[in-house]
Amino acid sequence: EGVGPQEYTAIKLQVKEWSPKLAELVKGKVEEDAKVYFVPATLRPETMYGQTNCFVGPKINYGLFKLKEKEYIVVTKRAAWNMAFQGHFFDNDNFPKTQDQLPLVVEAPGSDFVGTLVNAPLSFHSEGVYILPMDGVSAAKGTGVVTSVPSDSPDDYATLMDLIKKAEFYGIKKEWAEKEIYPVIETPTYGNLTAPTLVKQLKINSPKDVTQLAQAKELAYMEGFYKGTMLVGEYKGEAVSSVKDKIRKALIDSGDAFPFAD
Ligand code: A2H
Repeated sequence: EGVGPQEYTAIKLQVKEWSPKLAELVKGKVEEDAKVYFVPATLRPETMYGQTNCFVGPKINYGLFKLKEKEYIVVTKRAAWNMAFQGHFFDNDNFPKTQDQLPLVVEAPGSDFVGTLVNAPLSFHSEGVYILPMDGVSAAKGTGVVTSVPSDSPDDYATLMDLIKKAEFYGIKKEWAEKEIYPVIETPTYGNLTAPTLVKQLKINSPKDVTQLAQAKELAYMEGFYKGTMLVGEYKGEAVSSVKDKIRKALIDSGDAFPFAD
């Protein structure tokens, strides 16, 4: 972090059903048969089996950008601009000269997208997962969209527990956040639910416990990568460190992801 560009995997979560607000905003602007994707950036593609929801910053502005014919993405303008430079977006004839030339179709704060149902690739929740709010999302990093894996990410787990506890305050339906958390990776020190175990051990009570969360994040990351074993999927039983890149490549080859640098 901080040294050179971060090499992320950008995952494509296809919209199945818009929140009421977005349904209104996209009407007449996006073809009925077009595909729209939320595009979170992740450093842990091997954990995608455990996706239970996807986070946006409620106060961050997002754009719905036309990627190609009948295909749109939801990311920050900053990320769309980066993607344009990385050739994911436009044919070179139409390359935008400024951010204002990006093919922006709809712009709205994250809070308007909350409650949208999306399809998360590899997730056990094949019925779909919901877009939920997370105050800790940074607009200045990645795509501004964060897919949530509470089994292996302490930030995601702490945020999700807070959303469930205070669903009314956050203006969400509790059941949007109450998806079952399945084990994805076995570790010698923290068992098969690394993030919940660490959150409990370090007595993290809310997403505001940033110091302990930073520590938990570091411990979870090191343990998962160097000592973790896959419990699910094609590479079940194999070491995370040796299959991470293979899972990433499979997601890219199937069209469910693309490389993204920031
Ligand atoms: B990771 P780095 Cl299972 N704001 O993906 C806040 N967090 C963001 C973000 C943003 N704009 N963009 C990406 N992220 C998160 C999975 C995961 C992640 C697991 C465990 C740890 C973990 C599922 N969430 O990250 O600061 C994304 O969450 C801990 C390092 O750019 C992304 O990977 O190094 C990670 O932070 C990128 O963090």
